Amino acid sequence: MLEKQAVPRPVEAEGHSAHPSPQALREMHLFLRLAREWDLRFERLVRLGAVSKWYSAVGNEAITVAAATAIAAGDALVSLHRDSGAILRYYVDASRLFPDQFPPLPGRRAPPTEPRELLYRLACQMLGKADGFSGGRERSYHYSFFHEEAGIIHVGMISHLGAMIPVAAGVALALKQAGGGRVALNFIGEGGTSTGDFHEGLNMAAVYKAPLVLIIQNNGYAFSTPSSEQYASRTLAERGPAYGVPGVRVDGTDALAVLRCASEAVARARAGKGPTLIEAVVGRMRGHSEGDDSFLVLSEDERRRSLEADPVLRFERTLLESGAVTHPYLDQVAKRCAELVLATVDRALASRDPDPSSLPGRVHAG
Ligand SMILES: Cc1ncc(C[n+]2csc(CCOP(=O)(O)OP(=O)(O)O)c2C)c(N)n1
Repeated sequence: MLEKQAVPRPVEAEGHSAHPSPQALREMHLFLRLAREWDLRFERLVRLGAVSKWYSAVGNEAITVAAATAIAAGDALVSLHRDSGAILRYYVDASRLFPDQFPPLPGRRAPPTEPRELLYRLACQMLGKADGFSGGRERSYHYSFFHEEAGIIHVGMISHLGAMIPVAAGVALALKQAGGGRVALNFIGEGGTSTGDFHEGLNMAAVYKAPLVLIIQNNGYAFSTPSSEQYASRTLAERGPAYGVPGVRVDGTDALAVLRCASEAVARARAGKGPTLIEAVVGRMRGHSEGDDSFLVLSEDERRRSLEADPVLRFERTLLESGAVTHPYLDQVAKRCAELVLATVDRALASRDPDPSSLPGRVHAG
């Protein structure tokens, strides 16, 4: 899979630049909106009883979408439970999704895959349907998807906690050995940083100068445990230098700031300088999972502040103020994204269930 030069070297292009053009900004906004609509739809399905569990990524979009904007087809994504924004950004080429609105960005290497079909398969995956990436063996983000031609190397989660970090370090090391300047992007919650795997994985990546960009999404609570009861260091970014890795702290509601940090970390990794640890700080706009009461652990004031700091609305305000977009434009994008998600998820809901007898590993009775 990761053979030498199997995928050409990702280029630094307009879509990945730390100083994006107005069109690159509009693309980033498209994915912020798409990610928001995606999660809102599945939150609703939980309430309707059509989905049993959902870890909403509402509030984390500026981190995941912006970080995935910094990588290109051919790089690897190692995701956890709150990274829908990164997956959507990584899988989907905006110019194929809405060609009337998004002409191809000069030099951007986006996956040459049919976006609607991929979104459909992703929705099937979320619902445990036969057309999901794991064929219905698992539902939700517990899956991997490799599409070499499209430059998609997506290693999905095996755990919510630190277990993915050594895996991501290994993927990064494999990319380094394969040559071609590719990088691995991995996310973790701040709760996952308190597990041994975090330390082992980051240390290994540092020693081997593996091209790993590790982003901690610090929302202040691990499930319902506040950070004050979980770690004693002032920040998590400061753990990086202890391993010989730069540690950067960034406002996780500011998509442009995250894009800048992530782009620098990607450039560093491509240049053979090894991993970077980024701590992106956000408020919590939802509980740990929909339907549990962990959101109520936050004080009323904290809940209000987190909701007011909505990263999607923040980015929209930035775009409006810069004159890059108008209100009708934002309304139109929101409508298109909502319609696309609704149609995609409805199609997935109506699709076939897996046939348990065809799944490998089934237990034969008698
Ligand atoms: C080994 C193990 N212990 C406990 C859990 C239950 N669990 C799932 S996520 C989580 C906390 C994760 O915290 P964080 O990384 O901050 O993510 P967030 O709560 O923000 O989603 C826990 C304790 C688990 N999945 N695996």
